[in-house]
Amino acid sequence: MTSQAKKRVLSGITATGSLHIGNYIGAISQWVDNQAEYENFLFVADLHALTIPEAIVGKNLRARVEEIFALYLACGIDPERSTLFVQSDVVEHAELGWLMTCVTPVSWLERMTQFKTKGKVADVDSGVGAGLLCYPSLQAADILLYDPDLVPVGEDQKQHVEITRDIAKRFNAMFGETFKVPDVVIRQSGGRIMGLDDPTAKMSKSTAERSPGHAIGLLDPLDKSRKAIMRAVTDSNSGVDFSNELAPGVTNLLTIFECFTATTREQSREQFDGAGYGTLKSAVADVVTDKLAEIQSRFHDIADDRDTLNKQLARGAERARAIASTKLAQAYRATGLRQ
Ligand code: AQP
Repeated sequence: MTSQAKKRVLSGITATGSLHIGNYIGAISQWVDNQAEYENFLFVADLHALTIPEAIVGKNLRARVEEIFALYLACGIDPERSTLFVQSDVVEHAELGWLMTCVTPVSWLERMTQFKTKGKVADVDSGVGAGLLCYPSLQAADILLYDPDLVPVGEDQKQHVEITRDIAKRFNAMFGETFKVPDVVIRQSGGRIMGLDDPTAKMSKSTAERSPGHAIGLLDPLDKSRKAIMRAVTDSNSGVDFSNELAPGVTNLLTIFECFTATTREQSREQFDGAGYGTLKSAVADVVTDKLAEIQSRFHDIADDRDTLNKQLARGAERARAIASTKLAQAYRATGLRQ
């Protein structure tokens, strides 16, 4: 199959904190698995991190962004096969983001679940920036600049890809056919890994910064990760009983196990039905810490080699800009801003 015949994929992760196994399962591992089949454009969303001031104030954001970039590589993204870049290194994102902000109705933005929840946490009345509201318009630009066929995300991001589709259709209706309308792809299992301390809440980077024991960070020490898994909330039963409804915390542990071992629920039923929770947790801790050890060893080699990392950052931005600048020019012409 030639690269032109491959479907194009666009996806990214916001630099709001350290990456966790939810990001790995819901996003990165899919990108790694799909890179032979698809033409991937993968980025670190640093401009989006500015929408949550508490995630950046007093932090060295660029260092965090480069850590995430190095983690993509350490998890197995091949920079020859995938175009890997940082959002703010490709200025076209901010420029198209403005055009998208101008075509997106405010009412669509106000309906977004993430704005309602994060806006509440940040307390909109206390003066949180408008970026929190306009985030989906910039995200639409991030996606539409590359004419992707598919956008693979975890379940929480589904609504954002849906609004991107609506924004693309609205732009096309207002200014003529300009953008491809991409499809969202959610992995069947593992699209929503829950917090270990609270299996009713999604595992998230920002909660992890406040609550130790909530998430397993990809760069967390292995003994700390094992302890967090051994302490994961289950229920008052002593073991796994598939004949009754499983507690959310037990289902979450099984899902993590299955995603890390590429096994099915049927296979884990055979392995764990009747087992004590300690046995299940220990098996999960083994597979997770084995994978973390592998990722961390590669990460340290990559992060230590600054020259190569800087070249990869520059090369990724150059490859992304080659596509993004053409699309932006087309959008400018469509709006009449350029001849
Ligand atoms: N718990 C999760 N389970 C499965 N997939 C997840 N993703 C995030 N959390 C889980 C997926 O990871 C990708 C990157 O997400 P993002 O950083 O752009 O935004 P997010 O979904 O808001 O991520 P977090 O970790 O929850 O960060 P904060 O706390 O900053 O909001 C997406 O594909 C996402 O679905």
